[in-house]
This record gives sequence, structure tokens and C-alpha cells, in this order.
Amino acid sequence: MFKSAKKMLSLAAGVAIGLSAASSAWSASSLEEVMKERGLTQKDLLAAAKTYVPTGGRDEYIVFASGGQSGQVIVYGIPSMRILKYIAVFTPEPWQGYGFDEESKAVLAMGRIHGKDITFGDTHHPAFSEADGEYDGKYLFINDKANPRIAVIDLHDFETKQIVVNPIMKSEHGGAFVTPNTEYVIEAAQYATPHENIFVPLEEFNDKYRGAITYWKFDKKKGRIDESQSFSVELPPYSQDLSDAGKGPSYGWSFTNSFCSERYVGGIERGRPPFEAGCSSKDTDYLHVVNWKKGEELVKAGKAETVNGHKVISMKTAVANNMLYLVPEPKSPHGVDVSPDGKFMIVSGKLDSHAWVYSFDKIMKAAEAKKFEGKDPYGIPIIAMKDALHKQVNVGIGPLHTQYDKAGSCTVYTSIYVDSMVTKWDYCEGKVLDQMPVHYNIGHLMAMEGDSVSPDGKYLVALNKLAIDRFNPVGPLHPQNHQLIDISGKKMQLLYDMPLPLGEPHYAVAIRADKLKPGVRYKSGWNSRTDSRSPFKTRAGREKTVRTPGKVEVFGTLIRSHINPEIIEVTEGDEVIIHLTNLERAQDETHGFAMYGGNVNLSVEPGKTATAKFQADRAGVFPYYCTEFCSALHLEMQGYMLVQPKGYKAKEGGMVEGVKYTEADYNKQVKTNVDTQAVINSVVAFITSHNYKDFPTVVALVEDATDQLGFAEEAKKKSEAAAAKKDWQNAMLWANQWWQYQVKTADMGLRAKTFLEQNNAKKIK
Ligand code: CUK
Ligand code: CUA
Repeated sequence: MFKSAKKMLSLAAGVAIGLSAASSAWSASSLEEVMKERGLTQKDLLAAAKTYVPTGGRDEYIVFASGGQSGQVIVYGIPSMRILKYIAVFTPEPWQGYGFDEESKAVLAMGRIHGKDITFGDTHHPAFSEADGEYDGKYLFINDKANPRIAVIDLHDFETKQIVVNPIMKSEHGGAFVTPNTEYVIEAAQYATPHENIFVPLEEFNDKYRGAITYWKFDKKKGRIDESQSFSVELPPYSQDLSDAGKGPSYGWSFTNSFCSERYVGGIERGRPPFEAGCSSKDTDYLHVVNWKKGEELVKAGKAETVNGHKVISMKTAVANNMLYLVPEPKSPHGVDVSPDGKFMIVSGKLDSHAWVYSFDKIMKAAEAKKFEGKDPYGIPIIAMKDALHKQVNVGIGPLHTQYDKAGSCTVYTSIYVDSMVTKWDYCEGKVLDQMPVHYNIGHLMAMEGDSVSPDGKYLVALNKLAIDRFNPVGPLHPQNHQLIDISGKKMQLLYDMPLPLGEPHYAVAIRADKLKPGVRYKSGWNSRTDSRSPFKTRAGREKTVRTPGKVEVFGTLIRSHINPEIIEVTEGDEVIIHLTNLERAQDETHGFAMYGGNVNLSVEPGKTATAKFQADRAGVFPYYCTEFCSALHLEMQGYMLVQPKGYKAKEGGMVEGVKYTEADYNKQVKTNVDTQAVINSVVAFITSHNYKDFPTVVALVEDATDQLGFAEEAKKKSEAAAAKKDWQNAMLWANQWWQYQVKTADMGLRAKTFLEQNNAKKIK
């Protein structure tokens, strides 16, 4: 039996023994003893049992949380609260090679503002694509408040594909919110500015500064926003805030609130009272009620103006076409959340202790009857609060956002920022049902599939702004605290605290895990950012280096455990372009590519083609290597870029080998290989004598092992050819390469065999 397989087999046995020893230790300490030792209560135990997912288990829901200032999206599971991924969106992220390979740099470049690279984002609101108001699990959108932008993430591979820059806003907040069939992604402005990219003094604030809502047209077939079909509606400079799309009876409308309809401009240094004083002096602000369907028609009819190359419907046109109304809402409101049936909108005032339930039906009746209490300074009709209001409920001090429980119920949950609690209440009857403290200062809260037309209830996550004393201290900058709450019973039950150390996630959305069907590999030679075959796709055996004056272009490949080419020779001053295709088909066999000194760092997942581009501006020796521990010989997955000085002449004579091999060495290696093959054959016999085809994991492993064995066969031929010429040096080295492929084959085979044993595969012959 050969050494490595023996080692692996004995290793496997060792693991098995270790497990049984450990399990006896487990049973020795009883549950009661553990509870006593760790000071746990029955309630703690119940919470643990409700959230614990044993090894190999899966979560029921997948959460996509904004990563706040990190400009990323955080993906985690519910109920385990285990973090699964950070998706790079607006910010370079080395693990994913985002912002390092040319393909993803092109995505970040779409987000440039006036030609400047923006390498962060202030993400607030993620939103799923929808079909008939249900999450369809295809795309995720997220906004950037600081630099008004929307990003499109494809949930097929959890990668960012597109960033669009808002053509008229300089600040936003009310995005991303989608219409029920993802016709549009809504983005509303925050701090008013001139729409044109020009200077306008603040003295002209009322006349020249404007808010807006942009409706980004989404092309579901292409999976991209179509900027040419997108449009905006001009709004007064009221500091628009959050938005939501109507559905059911309110389909075709959208709702956006505002928090500084005073139009106050501060200036502490000029001796003026600050913004916060002037922006909270009135008792009410305005909810903007907008008919985007009508807007779409007006744009098609050529009734929109063009600002910065983008279609904008003026307030005048909007009012004349009955597509824009205002409704007073309580002092400095924050969230506006449409009910799953589309009949109500709940708004809370940050400086008020009430949640206000508006009836869409009442608003429409008043609008149709032209029953207005007046017009705002821009001529927009105002529907009186009493003509729009359904209920008003005292929910606690500083209410922010609301989430709806299961479809058909009247139960909602509102985050209470100042009081640090969640209030559960009934919006049909208008009464409080339960209240629960959270830690601390909750912002958004989020229920399972909460923004869809059929929320699931079950769990609620409180996205708390402050953690204060909840976790082990890590310095002045504290993590955020996401708390998982069981809402399946009458009383809310706190289950779990999860620290989130990556920016301030404002909002999150959760989807049923079985709706997501991400791939595990790309079609070979794939540009994942454009979702098309890369022109730089390179197949095994077709690797090449193309030299033109001043430029060296490498078309290379990656596979366990070598980078082809292993030596790249360039001349000082050359532009170097390295395209690498990962030839692996095996799940989770990503290879990285990092090189000394030039900020070169790629992540190349199975099938992907990625490109590094840089200037070799100084002569020297630059090692490169694979950054993912991909096999036992991962450390040997290495190479050298040699940057030769201009005019360099290569020395006479070949490489001096460190070891000289003899015929005896060759024979010894061949003997090992033959023995190894016997082990492989026995593993193959075991696998094929079982119903392995019933296990997709094993089928994939077998496929991969078969590939590796094919490579072994090629190396074997090279070795035998060299031996025939009595070139023992090459015969021995190729025999060793043949063995390396065998070891990889055996590795896959043993993993498959172990899997079959652990999963009680049936013997079929
Ligand atoms: S926001 Cu931060 S807590 Cu941007 Cu939706 Cu309310
Ligand atoms: Cu590939 Cu390490």
C-alpha cells in the first residue's frame, strides 16, 4: 500500500476513534451539569435549541443585510445567525478579488462620480426582485446614500453586476425599494440640491434646490437596470426620506415621506440655529403619494424634461396630471411601510410616540373628490390628515420602522428607538399587544419575507444601533447588535444576539432559503461580471504568452496544483496583462493569485476567467502563488515573474537541477505509483458497488477524481516516453507528477467513500 493513501486511511480511522471518545465525554457531562457550569436557565436552553443548527445543517432563511459604511452586503442564516458571506458591492474587497481583477474594476468604474473613483458606499436598504409581489430569489438591489447609486447583485452567484449613478441627486436615502414585478427600483433623494451639476447659493434654496424620486427601469431578462428607460419625478426640497411601493389596490403608486418640509437651512457658524432645530419645528411633514404608472405614460408621451441627459417629470406636469399628492404626517417621520395587502401605509414620527396608519382607499377618495386642505408652495395638493388616516396608536417614544406579521393577520412590529424596544400591535384595531426590550436603540426591524405580499412571520430581527455592554469589549468602536426574536407565539421571545462588525447595517431582508439556487461553478472561461464567455478563456494545453512591443499578455490556467505559466519573463517598463482561467469543475476549488509588490490579487472560482493588469516598472524577481489552500501541494502552486532590465541578454547554459535522478529512482517511483493505483482501484470498486449516484456530492467528487486520473494518465505517458529515451531525470520527474495526480484522485475518492459510509449508502452489487 502506498504511503499517502495509508496515511489518509489511518487518519480517517483516527478521526473516527476521536469522535467516539469525544461522544463518551459528551454523555459523561449531563445537560444539567453543563447548565450549572455555564449558568444557563431553561429559557436559555430553549433559545439555544431553537437556533442551534448541527454541523452540515442548513438555515431556513437567508438574510441580506446592508453593510452600512463598508459598502458591502452581509449574508447570514436564520435561525443560526451564522454569517455566510460578505458581498462586495461599492468597496474593493480582496477575498473576492473585487476591485483587483479587471472584470470587477469595470463594475466599480460604473460607480465613478464625475470621473472619480469612489471606493466606499453608505448602504442602507437592500431589496429583492419580485414577481407578483413575492420575492423571486433572482436579484438583490442596494442603495448608497452618500453617493446616490444603486447596485444590482445577481443571486445566481452573489456577485455585483452593475452600479448606476443617479444623474440628478447628490444625496439619497429612499432606495432601494422595488415595485411588485420589479418594473422599477425606487430611489428617493435626501438632502436637496440643484439637479444640475452647478453652483447655486443657499439663498436660492426654495427656488433652485430640489428633491426627487428616481424610478430605475429594471430589465429582468438582462438582469440589468436600463438607464435609458428610467425617469425621475421632481419634488420640493423637503428632505425626502424612506419609500415603499404600493401593491394590490395601491399597485402603480409609491410613497415617500420627508422630514424637513420646513425647508430650513442651518449655519451654526453664521450664528443661525442648527439644522436640527429648524427641521423639527413644525408638527407635521409630508408623505408624498406618487403615481409612477402615470409617470411612465407621461415619459412615453414625451411630457418629461431632460436634465443631465435624464428624463425628469416636473412638479407642474405631475400636478397637472393628478399623479402627485401630499399628506401631512407626524413630526419628523422615518419609515413608511405598505401593508402586504396594499391597503395601508404605516408611518412613525421620530419625535412623536405614535404610529399612524393611513388608508390608501381614503387617500384615493379624497384625491378623486379633489378634497384638499390646500396646496404647498409648489402647487402640490395637500390631502388633510383626517381624510387619509385610518388609526393612530401610541406605540412608544421614537418609533421608526414597521414590519408586518403573517399575511392575513393585523399584527405589526414597530421599532422604538428612544425606548429601545419592539412594540407588537394590531393596526386594524389600533391596540398594543406586547412590548419587548432590545439592546440598544433599535433602527430597522425585519420579519421573514416581510416586504412581500405574503410575509411568513416566525422570526424578527432587531437591528440595534448600539451594542454597549452586550459583547466582549473590542475597543471604542463597538459592533452592531442583531437580535433574533421568536414571534411565533403570543409574546415575543429573544433568542440570540449576534455582533455584526462591519459598518452599520440599516436594513435587511430575509428570503426562504429554498428560493435561492446559486450555482457552484461557472461555465468554463466565464467573465462573471458581464455574465458572458470571456474572450480570454484559456483551455488546458492552450496556455500562451503573447509579446508585442512594450506589452506581455499571458493566457494562463489554474488547476491543482500548478499555475500555467510558472515562469513569466518580461522587460522592465512592459505592461503586463495576466488572464487566468480556473480549469476546475470541483465544487469549492477556488484558486487565488497574488504577486509581490504590485497590488496583484485575484480570486478565480471554478470556471472563472479573471485578469490582472499592471506595469512592470522595475527590474527584479517577483514570486507569485495561489492564495487558497487548494490541495496538499498548494504551497507548490507558485511561480516567478522575472522583470529583466532593458537590453538584458540571457546567460549560456540551462537550469542546474538540485537533485540528479537515476534509473533506480525512476523504478522506485513507478512501483509506488502502481501500488497507489491498486488503492485507487479498491476505492473505485467500493464506490461503484454502492448507490453513489443517489448522492450529488459523491457524483461531483467522482467526476473530479476521474478528471485527475485523466491527468495522471497523461503524465504517465510523458514519463514512459522519457524512460524509453533513458532520460531518467525527466522520467522520474514526470513519474512524480503522475503520482501527484494519483494522490489528488485518491483524496477525492476517499472523501467520496467516507461520505458514502457516513450516509449509509446501499450496496448495489
Ligand atoms: S434608515 Cu437607518 S434606521 Cu437608512 Cu432605513 Cu431607519
Ligand atoms: Cu490553488 Cu492553492
